[in-house]
Order: sequence, then structure tokens, then C-alpha cells
Amino acid sequence: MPRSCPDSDRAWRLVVALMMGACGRTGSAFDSAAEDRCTADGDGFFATVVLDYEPSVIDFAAADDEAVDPQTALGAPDARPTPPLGAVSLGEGGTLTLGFSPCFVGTDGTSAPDLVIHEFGYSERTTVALLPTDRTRVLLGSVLGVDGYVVIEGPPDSVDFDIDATLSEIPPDAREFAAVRLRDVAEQGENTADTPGADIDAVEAMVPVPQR
Ligand SMILES: [Ca+2]
Ligand SMILES: [Ca+2]
Repeated sequence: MPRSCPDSDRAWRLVVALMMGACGRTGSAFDSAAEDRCTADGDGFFATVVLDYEPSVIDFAAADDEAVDPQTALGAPDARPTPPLGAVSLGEGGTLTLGFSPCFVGTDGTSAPDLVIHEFGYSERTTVALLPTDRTRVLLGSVLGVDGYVVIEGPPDSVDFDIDATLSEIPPDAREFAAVRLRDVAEQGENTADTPGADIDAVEAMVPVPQR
């Protein structure tokens, strides 16, 4: 399917939408309620909003409605072995982009995981990329991809990502992101016709910080 605009434009539109949402609620960049909620207390903070969902360009007969409902990737893990599954299928090579309003994704500055992907069913590889905030976008230099995202690496088949390790060359204060994009790595993993690609149950930010 042809894209209506380049990936970099799409990324920037998401940042603008996120910032407008924050200002619309509060009328200011800071939100005291957000400061209360976006606190790293060890429990993590789960994605709250779907920003984009583009499953495989190849249509598939979904196992159930929830298998193609990106809302099932929000909140705490709740996937089940029988329908409704509570997890969304990316399709072969598909993408899912999630936000964490009223928080941004931060890091703890140590080797502890900062982001955890809760996948359901067979483990299928995904590429994880982070959308900078309006503030951090200009601080990232060469780690920022042409599509406006920063790809982060983890051990093969890992679900825990230490953003600090991947971005050690940029200042800790610049390691703050507005959204997480997951892209299924096509042509690997189990062949599951009605739930193709990675099946995402939840995405957890271990260090949520108030939007600013
Ligand atoms: Ca870390
Ligand atoms: Ca879920």
C-alpha cells in the first residue's frame, strides 16, 4: 500500500499530536497529576494510547477480533490462551506504535531494563524503535534515523531493553522518548496463519517520566 508521506513526516506528526494532547489537558507543559503517576516505583507503567497500527500488507484471517485490535496491547499483560486473546498480531513485517501519556519513556541510567515487551505465544523477533520528544529530538545527533526514530538493540530474542546501553554516547538527559514502535521481523518465527508475526500483549516503561 503506498504511503501518503515519508516516515520522517509521520514521526513528526506523532510528536505534534502527543504534545498537543498534553497541552490540551493542562494548558501547560507540566501536569502535577502526571508527576504523581509518572514515577518510577519499580512496577513499570504500561502503554496508554495507540498511535499507529499497520499490520502486514498481506491480509490474514485473524484468530479473533482482538488479534487485530491494537487496543489489546494497552495496559498490563492480560493475554489468554483461548479467544479473546488479549494480544494484537503485528502480521509479517507489520508495525505497532504506542504512547504512554501522560508520561514519556525515560531511563534509569544503569544497566537495568528500561523497556519490557510482553509478547504472547511463540517468540517472534521484533525491531524496537523509539520516537524522540520535541525536546530530545535535537539532542540525539547521529543515532536518530532518517525515519525520525532511534532503533535500540537488545540481546537476540530479548524482551528486556536497556536503553542506556544502546544510547551510552548521548547524554542521559537526552534519553527520553514519546513513543515506542515495534516492527515484526518478517520471515522468522513460527508460522501462525491466524496470528502472524509477533503478538503483543503489553509494553512496559520501567522509568516513566512526566511529559515536559
Ligand atoms: Ca537502563
Ligand atoms: Ca493485552
